[in-house]
Amino acid sequence: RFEGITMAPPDPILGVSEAFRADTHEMKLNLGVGAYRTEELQPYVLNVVKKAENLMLERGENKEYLPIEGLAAFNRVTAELLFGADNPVIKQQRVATVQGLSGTGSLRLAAALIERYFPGAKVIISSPTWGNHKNIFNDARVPWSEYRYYDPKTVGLDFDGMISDIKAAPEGSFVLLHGCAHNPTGIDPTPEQWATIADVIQEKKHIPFFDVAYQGFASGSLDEDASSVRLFAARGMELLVAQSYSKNLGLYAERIGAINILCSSADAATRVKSQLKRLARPMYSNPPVHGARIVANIVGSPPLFNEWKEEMEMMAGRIKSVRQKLFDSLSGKDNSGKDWSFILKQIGMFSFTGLNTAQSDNMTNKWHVYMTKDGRISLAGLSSAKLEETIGILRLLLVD
Ligand code: PLP
Ligand code: TYF
Repeated sequence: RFEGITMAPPDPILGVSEAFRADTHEMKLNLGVGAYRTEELQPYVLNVVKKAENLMLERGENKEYLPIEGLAAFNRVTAELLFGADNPVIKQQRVATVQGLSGTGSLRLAAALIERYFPGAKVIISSPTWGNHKNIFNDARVPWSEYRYYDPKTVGLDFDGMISDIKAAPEGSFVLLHGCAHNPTGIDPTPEQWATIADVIQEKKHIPFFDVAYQGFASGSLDEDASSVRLFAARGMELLVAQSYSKNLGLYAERIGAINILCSSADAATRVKSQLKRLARPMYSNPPVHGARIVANIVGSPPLFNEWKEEMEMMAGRIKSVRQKLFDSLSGKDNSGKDWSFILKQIGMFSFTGLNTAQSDNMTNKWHVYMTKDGRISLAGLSSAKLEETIGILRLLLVD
């Protein structure tokens, strides 16, 4: 009976890590998956996470089941971190927050809610976007289509295309937006552009659906990276936000995140939350506790919170300095006249290099530099020491 099952294709991002692990070349470099690395290219566990874990061990916390909606202390602080603790939407209890299985699981839960309560409604997603978005909506049987986002000619935002595609979507569509540090392009709208996007979404009675996977990690500031979401919330709009602590707290494997649904009343938020719980129960019953406690302890304690912010600035700072070095080195030694300024305009963990599939394949097959086929590289996978040799290869490919 299982004989009839065909081979599934590898994941375009996580499959790169599998291929990397299988490569025995000593100079191999993994610029595929977006996971922070130290200057020595080692995975990094934040000191503040170790401190929180020690505290948890000292307290002798138990492993009882969490409620379906997750750890109450986590749900409270995660919504406060996102909207700001003083935001009226928090005080008015208009946010339904449910702990999710990191960003992915939170997006999936929201997709299930859309499928059930907004039958036929479409989600529009940016072209390009993080590869898993399409899988998530396909699996939830939510129809989706793309809006224009990236303009290869300017290596920037196709703002006019974006606006006209959002306008053209059927009224009441869900508009998936990357809260900050767009993956894979690293190109974000300016504050003025965000305001126009909000205008059009309001006009068309669409529902904004934010994916926030890099709060604090993009700019180094938690507030700045949440400003897009807060701008929409301040207009009194209803919206959804999926959050992830994979990157900003380095809790990748703990699977900790949340889905927040901002409703127009506290009463609606209570009802929405009850439905999210109803959807979660047959899928996974209740979420894991460890990551939720780490986040609740860190955000809930001023000294640990400050330490987190320092470590996050350090991580964001290292990535920014790699970005600057990449730019300096490519533009300094290059007399082809090519404009490399796009590298500095992009933010977050990635650089969208403009390499095509054949060139990206060449990077991997010939040079053992692993990256996704869309030309994205994770800057976190570069160290100053390895930068020069990688740049040499990049230049070979990019300049002609
Ligand atoms: N959304 C985007 C845009 C991402 O880049 C990621 C990866 O960090 C995620 C969601 C979710 O990842 P995770 O499920 O590890 O939180
Ligand atoms: O885009 C990335 O590399 C990160 C990590 O299924 C990631 O967002 C990649 C694939 C995936 C989950 C996380």
